[in-house]
Amino acid sequence: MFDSVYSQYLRFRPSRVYTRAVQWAGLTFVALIVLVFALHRHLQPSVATPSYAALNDAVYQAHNQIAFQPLVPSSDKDVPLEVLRARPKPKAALISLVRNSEIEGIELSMRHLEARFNHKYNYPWIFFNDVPFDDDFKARTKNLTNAECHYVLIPEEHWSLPPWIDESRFISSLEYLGAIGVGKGWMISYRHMCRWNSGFFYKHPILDDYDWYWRVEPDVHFFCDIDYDPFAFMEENNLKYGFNMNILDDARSFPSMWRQTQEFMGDYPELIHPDADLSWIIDHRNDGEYNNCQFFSNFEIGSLDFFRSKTYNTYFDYIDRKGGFFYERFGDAPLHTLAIVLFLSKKETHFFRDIGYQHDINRQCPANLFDKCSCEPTVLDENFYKLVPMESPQKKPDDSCIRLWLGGEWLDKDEKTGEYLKSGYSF
Ligand SMILES: Nc1nc2c(ncn2[C@@H]2O[C@H](COP(=O)(O)OP(=O)(O)OP(=O)(O)O)[C@@H](O)[C@H]2O)c(=O)[nH]1
Ligand SMILES: [Mg+2]
Repeated sequence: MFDSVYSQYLRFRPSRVYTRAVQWAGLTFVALIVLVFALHRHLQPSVATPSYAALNDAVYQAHNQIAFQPLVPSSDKDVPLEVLRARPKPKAALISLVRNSEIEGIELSMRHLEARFNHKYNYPWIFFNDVPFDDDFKARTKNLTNAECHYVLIPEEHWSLPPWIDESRFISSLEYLGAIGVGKGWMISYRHMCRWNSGFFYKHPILDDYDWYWRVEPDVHFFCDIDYDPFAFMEENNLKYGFNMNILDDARSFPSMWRQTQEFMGDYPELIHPDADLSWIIDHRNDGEYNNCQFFSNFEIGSLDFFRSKTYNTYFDYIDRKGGFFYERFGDAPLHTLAIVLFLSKKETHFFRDIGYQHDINRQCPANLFDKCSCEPTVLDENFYKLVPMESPQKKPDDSCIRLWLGGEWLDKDEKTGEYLKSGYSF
């Protein structure tokens, strides 16, 4: 019997039509497998923002076609001082984390900000420190303002190693980042400073009665008269965060932050603002990676309610638990930036181009305010990658961070020279 079946099989001669049909069926099957595989990859839940991760040139251009138009504040210059002071004011404070040893630096910052702005508005100064302020510090700072001054000791639980941190891994990170030359990579207090600025400043009860803060560091300069109240301007225009430089920093200090943030987006998609615009922080030519652009957070005017929100704190706790403030050297600048991009509409963010400012080697000076400023106007791209050390291998975006944020005509270049059409001297 076997013989007969076998010999029948040997006698089988398929027709050409049959062979073709089998070939097509095979090809269709392979194509289906490839398609299913590709779709599976595309729909991976770990990529929480598929439309951004896969940004192609066309989508990217479309996102950046419309230039963002920052609001223009109206001037209080001619309003008499007594009228100005009688106005109801936002509940706001100037806040500064500072060491006793930085008294001269904070005196400089206070002199600048009082002269350019606060002598008219008298917003209180609140100084924070991880050790008690000494009498000399208190006397000298009080001497520079008519406003109230408060001196706050940071609670130990806001400035210490959390119990879930593996100390030996932390020490290895200090040694490693120090050895490869990441700025202050070896410094324990710097890690606490970044973590405090990320997740604790707004938790101190002294700020419970306030809605707004303006962060002021020692040794900064304010070059221009500020003829309006930025707090009132933010309140009236429903703004939540104001910045004044948007730059790159050494990305070797926060290599995991973006991956962790993507995981967060996957776990909490409902917390992402429906109008969140990630296009300007996504490197569309680098597989949807974060381009490391960040608001330079030593200058910030912000809504405390935003930082106190459940959304922000869910994000902060998520990141904090993974230990990147200690195992890497996460900065508050990229963390604030990612939070602002994810949880706010861009319309709630303001570029204070009119506030001439300098922090160390970074400076920005507006162009059209000659009668109000004592600085040389700077182009928009001035501070783009000044802080990125030569040895950092990070890719830099084709356009400067502030241009990416502004979008539209700010990205247009002359076809022949490759120069930007708008230098920013008119802005
Ligand atoms: N009280 C207190 N303040 C600190 C401590 N570390 C940092 N700060 C404050 O935070 C500010 C920013 O810290 P810096 O170390 O200067 O950080 P940076 O300005 O990003 O870095 P540099 O460019 O190296 O100056 C300092 O000027 C201090 O005012 C600290 O241990 N205690
Ligand atoms: Mg500094």
